[in-house]
Amino acid sequence: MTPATFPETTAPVQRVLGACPHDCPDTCSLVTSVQDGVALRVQGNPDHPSTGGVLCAKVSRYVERTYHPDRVLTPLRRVGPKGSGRFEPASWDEALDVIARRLSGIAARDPQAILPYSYCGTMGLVQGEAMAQRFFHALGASLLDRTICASAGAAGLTHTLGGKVGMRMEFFAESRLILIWGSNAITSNLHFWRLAQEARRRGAKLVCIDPRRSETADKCDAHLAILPGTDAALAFALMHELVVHDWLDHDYLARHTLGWEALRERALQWPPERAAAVCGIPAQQIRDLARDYGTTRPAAIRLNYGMQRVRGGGNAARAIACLPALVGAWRHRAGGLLLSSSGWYPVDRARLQRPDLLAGRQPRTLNMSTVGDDLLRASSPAFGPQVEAVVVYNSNPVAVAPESAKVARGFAREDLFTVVLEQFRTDTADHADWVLPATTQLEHWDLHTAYGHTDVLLNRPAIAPVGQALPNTEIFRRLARRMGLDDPCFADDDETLCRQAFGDRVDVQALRRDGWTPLPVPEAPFADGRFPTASGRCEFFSATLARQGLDGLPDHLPNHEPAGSDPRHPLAMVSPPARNFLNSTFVNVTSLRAIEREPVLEIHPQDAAARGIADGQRVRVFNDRGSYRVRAELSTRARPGVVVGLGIWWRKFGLDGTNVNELTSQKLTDLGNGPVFYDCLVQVEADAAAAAAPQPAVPA
Ligand SMILES: Nc1nc2c(c(=O)[nH]1)N[C@H]1C(S)=C(S)[C@@H](COP(=O)(O)OP(=O)(O)OC[C@H]3O[C@@H](n4cnc5c(=O)[nH]c(N)nc54)[C@H](O)[C@@H]3O)O[C@H]1N2
Ligand SMILES: Nc1nc2c(c(=O)[nH]1)N[C@H]1C(S)=C(S)[C@@H](COP(=O)(O)OP(=O)(O)OC[C@H]3O[C@@H](n4cnc5c(=O)[nH]c(N)nc54)[C@H](O)[C@@H]3O)O[C@H]1N2
Ligand code: SF4
Ligand SMILES: [Mo]
Repeated sequence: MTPATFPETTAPVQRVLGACPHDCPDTCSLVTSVQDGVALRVQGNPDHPSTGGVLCAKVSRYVERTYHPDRVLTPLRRVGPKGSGRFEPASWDEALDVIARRLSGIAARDPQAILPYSYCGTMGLVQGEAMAQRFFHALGASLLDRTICASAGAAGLTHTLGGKVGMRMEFFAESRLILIWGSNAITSNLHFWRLAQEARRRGAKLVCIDPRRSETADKCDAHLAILPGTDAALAFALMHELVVHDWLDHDYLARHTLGWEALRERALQWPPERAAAVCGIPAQQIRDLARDYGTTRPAAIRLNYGMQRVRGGGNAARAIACLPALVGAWRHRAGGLLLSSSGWYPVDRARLQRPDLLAGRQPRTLNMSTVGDDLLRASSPAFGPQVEAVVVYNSNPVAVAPESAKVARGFAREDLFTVVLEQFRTDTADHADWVLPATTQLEHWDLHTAYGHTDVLLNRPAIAPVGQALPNTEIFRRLARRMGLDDPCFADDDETLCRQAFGDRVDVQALRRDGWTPLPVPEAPFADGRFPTASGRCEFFSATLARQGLDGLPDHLPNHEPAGSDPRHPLAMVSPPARNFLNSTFVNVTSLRAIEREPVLEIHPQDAAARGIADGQRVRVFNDRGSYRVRAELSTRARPGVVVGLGIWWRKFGLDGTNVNELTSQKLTDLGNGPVFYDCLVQVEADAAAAAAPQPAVPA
């Protein structure tokens, strides 16, 4: 230590290694500086290669979020009507006693009437689905199908490549051509974007495929602004061109793929003109891209989840995942495709989550993407018991689930018992009977996988819990004890859970020392085929899908609500994330909200002019599901015919206490039963009420 000028006030600054918990492919390694038990700042770990010492703007504000004056610091009991957000503080003993009594009473009748609802508020293996799943499995509660983000693309990838596996992120830096497909990397995959820029400096060409001219599209060499949900048509037209120009790797096709003849036939039905009409772009753009893809080595595709939030999302992911095999791109470590790398991790989920505690019971499974309908359903033989209790953790369904008017109505049911484990009073917490204060990443242990890179990261607590907050694990441990669940697994502490996640399948010494350790993933995993499919080949044709009575080949499936199909709602709407929020997290962090200011709808000047809408004017966006008032931003980021409602704002920050999910539907994707947030038709009109009333000041 260097001697300090005022030793009596200057305690040493400690650096604690952690991991970013957020639902982001980058899973950065964090360094928290702590003095006197207080976190001073959170920075990127310079020694972790993919983090490279850099964090996004959001997590750079993690200290502001952790000590936010609105943190929930004690258990809260509801004292106003549901949704009013009126609560009073209560003790932990009182809260847990009441909750244990209510849940025990319901479980005694039928535990399936209890629904756990969770997603990726934290991606940690420990604070996510470890102790929580043990608890719900021991009760026999309903199971939750966690579909809200990625299930269509995951299914598409798994039916083609065999799992959520692909290129190693770091080798994108050596690619000569990168297709950034359904991804706004600058917003949602910053550390990949750094690699793409490095590739570009070395002469690579970057092509963005996105209906919106995103910040990422601005910085690419070419941008194909296709209509939402038309990606498979584009992929087939690319295949068409690869076939007719013979830009094919015949040897790779013969040795490492399954179903080439059939796929070739289908591709030949998609000349560029046909796809151009479906995608709403010039055929020449497709020809140019096909030439680049067919003649540049190595070529890589960064596919991301933005393209699979539509009816045909699973099939589109399948079609795109076929492309690298056609040109033999997998032969090179800088060629191939990456959607998710999460399938590489040998996580011992059975040990963490203990499905054996179900002891032969087979509870029903409810889909988290249709929670709006399911909370409003009565008991029936097909559905089972009405949902009587919901326990929410790591998620904010009232804001993020589709068709949110119904979700809010479901959560407002007076006869529903709702417990929400939260750091803040979100829209969902506002509907709770009990809010239980949860720790943040700076306050608990966890272990992390990633879906961008392939390292394992350990998160150590940097500070003591703020207020009376407890880790999710501890809340479920205490509830289990009160409810008489006595399996020894409920005594495992968080460090034990960290050890159980991988057993000895990762380098524990390195994890403890460095905070991270890489998995031994091959540099070019499919250079010699060996895909983790049943056949060991890249499956253009999937026998598994065919056995289910589905098409064994990928196909283009038009949207549930295709652009141009409904004269009353002529505009397609997509609602991808705002850069300074992470889903609905950080929406309440003052410095970040100041950047995003207020919810907006981007609309092309041509579409605005046709409706007499001026820049900055209040508009009403509506369809048969609902109506949402918001400020219009005239912008060529939106292409004609497509509007963009950047999300995901808390409903209570919206003009009428609603957000963009007021308009989205609970329809599902072709594969994986996923939601279709970007398959949504709307109409937009100038807001008559706004014209009469003075505009309120924009929040600073
Ligand atoms: N800053 C920030 N980062 C995030 C998030 C966040 O909220 N904020 N969310 C995190 C989460 S949970 C996820 S899943 C990922 C999401 O990140 P991505 O996987 O990149 O997905 P999205 O952001 O949903 O959409 C990416 C782009 O796809 C475009 N898109 C919409 N429809 C289509 C389509 O039909 N076809 C094609 N080709 N493109 C389409 C959108 O306009 C958008 O620009 O990001 C993570 N990272
Ligand atoms: N219209 C539209 N809707 C969308 C999307 C879209 O692009 N457009 N994106 C969809 C996607 S991709 C996703 S992934 C979902 C995301 O939906 P969610 O997974 O619900 O994500 P968040 O909105 O970030 O809410 C996570 C909550 O978890 C809390 N949390 C964080 N850590 C902890 C913890 O340790 N303990 C507890 N108890 N709570 C914690 C945070 O405070 C936060 O309120 O939204 C989906 N909804
Ligand atoms: S949100 Fe993503 S980019 Fe930001 S710190 Fe976390 S992992 Fe890194
Ligand atoms: Mo997501």
